[in-house]
Amino acid sequence: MLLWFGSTRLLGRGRTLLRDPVKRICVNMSSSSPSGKRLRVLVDMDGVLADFEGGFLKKYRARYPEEPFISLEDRRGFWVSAQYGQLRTDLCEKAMSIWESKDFFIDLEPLPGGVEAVKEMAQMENTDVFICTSPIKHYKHCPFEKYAWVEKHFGHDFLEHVILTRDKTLITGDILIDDKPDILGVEAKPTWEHVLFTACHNKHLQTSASQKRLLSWSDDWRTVLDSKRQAGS
Ligand code: UMP
Ligand code: MG
Repeated sequence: MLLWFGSTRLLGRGRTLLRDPVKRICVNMSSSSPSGKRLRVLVDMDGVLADFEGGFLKKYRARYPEEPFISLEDRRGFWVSAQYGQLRTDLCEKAMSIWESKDFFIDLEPLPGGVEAVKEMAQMENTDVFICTSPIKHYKHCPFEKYAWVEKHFGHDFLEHVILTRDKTLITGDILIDDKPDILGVEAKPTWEHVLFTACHNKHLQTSASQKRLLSWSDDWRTVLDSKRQAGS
């Protein structure tokens, strides 16, 4: 179906913008399969696609070689700054200085298999994938570098699939793959089901029987998507 618009905005996969002299947008109307809905998967970045914990420890130890540190084995609790603050009050700020520095986020190594998995998901039929990530409030480098990281590892076009938000409960989706155990915000009942991605800080947590876990990207993420797809059809 061909629709005519005065606007030049281009939004999303499967939509083609033919530029001047005539601004035509061919809208892909097949947004759902004959059998059912499309599946929308939200994938977190830090601790799921990008190795935040490993990158932090490496740079912290390099900058503060004389200070005590917490090995990844001993990490407990989502907030790195809180655990360092418990170790010694002033270490909370020293920890924060690491991820507030230039090049911290862009230098993060990809976690094994994550980029490949998301690329594969994005190619799946009836599947929409978004990287959904919370930037820090010290905004000088982080938001820019998060976009740059996605461009570096997924290519420029994938920037269409980036959502920066401090409140993931506002985002609608079917699944959110995230390493944070408690994802709270203004929406009491988010639309997504949280799949907890195992990380050094959450691996000891007892999760409820109903909460799904992905142990890593070698775990069966395809089945997690498929069972959600079945549940929704
Ligand atoms: N973060 C902190 N303090 C910490 C640990 C992480 O501010 O002690 C930040 C870094 C990331 C964000 O920008 O939290 C994690 O984002 P998500 O992975 O939840 O999207
Ligand atoms: Mg995370």
